[in-house]
Amino acid sequence: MTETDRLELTGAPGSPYTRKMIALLRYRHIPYVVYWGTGGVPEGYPKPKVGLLPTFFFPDGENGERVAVTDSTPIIRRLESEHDGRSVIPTDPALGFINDLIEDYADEWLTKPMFHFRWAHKADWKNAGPLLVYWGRPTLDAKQAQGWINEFTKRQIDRLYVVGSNELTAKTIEDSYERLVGILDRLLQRSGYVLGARPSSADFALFGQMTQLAIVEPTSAAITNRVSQRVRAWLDRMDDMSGLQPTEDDWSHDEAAPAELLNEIGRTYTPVMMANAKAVMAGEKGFHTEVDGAQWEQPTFSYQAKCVGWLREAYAGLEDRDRDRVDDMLRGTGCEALFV
Ligand SMILES: N[C@@H](CCC(=O)N[C@@H](CS)C(=O)NCC(=O)O)C(=O)O
Repeated sequence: MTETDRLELTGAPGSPYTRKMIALLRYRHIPYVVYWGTGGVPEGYPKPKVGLLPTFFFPDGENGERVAVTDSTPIIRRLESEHDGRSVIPTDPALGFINDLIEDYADEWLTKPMFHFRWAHKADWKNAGPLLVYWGRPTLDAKQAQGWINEFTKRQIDRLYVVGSNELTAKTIEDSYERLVGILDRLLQRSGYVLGARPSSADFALFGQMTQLAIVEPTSAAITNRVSQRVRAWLDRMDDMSGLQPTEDDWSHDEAAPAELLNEIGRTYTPVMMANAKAVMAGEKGFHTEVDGAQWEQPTFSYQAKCVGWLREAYAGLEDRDRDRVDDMLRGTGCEALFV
């Protein structure tokens, strides 16, 4: 096998979406090379339209030129069609839809606790600043590194408001993370993964965010360990699931199993995603809503309005029989409000 037979990507150890994808590639037995940090990308490689981590370089341009592609969720679906076996998308369309919803919650809500815990408390940003710099540039001398650390830390703290982390929302965000750890504890105990005895893309999305929340950030790592050492241990296994031999029967047959997690998604993600989508449609710069009885405010985020659109398309695309089963699973969780 030559380097060019491997899927190439750039990312960072501190990027949840990079960790989501590398763990997924390992589980799926897809050979890859990762260039740590955009500084590690070979000369002449293309840049994506929006500079996000991870960026994949697919060899499918004219004359086999590399094309820079971002956004983990559609990349996962593309890899499903290009590589057989060890699928991360449940075969049952109703369960597949529930997987899409949980994956989007992990990608779009859990990024709020992730970014909040990393930059809101001094013990956490003091820890994260140097790690982020040395992850990309391991040979910097300490004095040079300090300049980068100060600059990067300030820039990220100044961007906390972008994900909706502020004085009004801090408690809501932190409580939601603590509840999630407890919910995952009970869910994983059933059969090892979120939707059965084999990992789905939703597991990898949760894993990606939690490689940071549960391991890197001291405050949220302490919460995780206090609430569930099972969840903390699960993350170490998820990083390399190459040895699992999944079977079709390993997908969940218990439609009630994810109910508690769906309730959580209905409580936080759903009102914020809906209020954001509405504000984006109205061309507004920010929005207010209520989450779990508390005030929520943040700037609008047009990508997240698109996420709602994609989920609604997936819902509309279900056969009636499967949509009825999805409706049964969502009823009373709060998530159903997204699809009326
Ligand atoms: N929807 C994208 C999100 C990727 C993303 O937001 N990546 C973050 C790092 S984890 C990023 O590159 N942010 C830009 C920045 O930090 O400047 C995906 O699923 O891959």
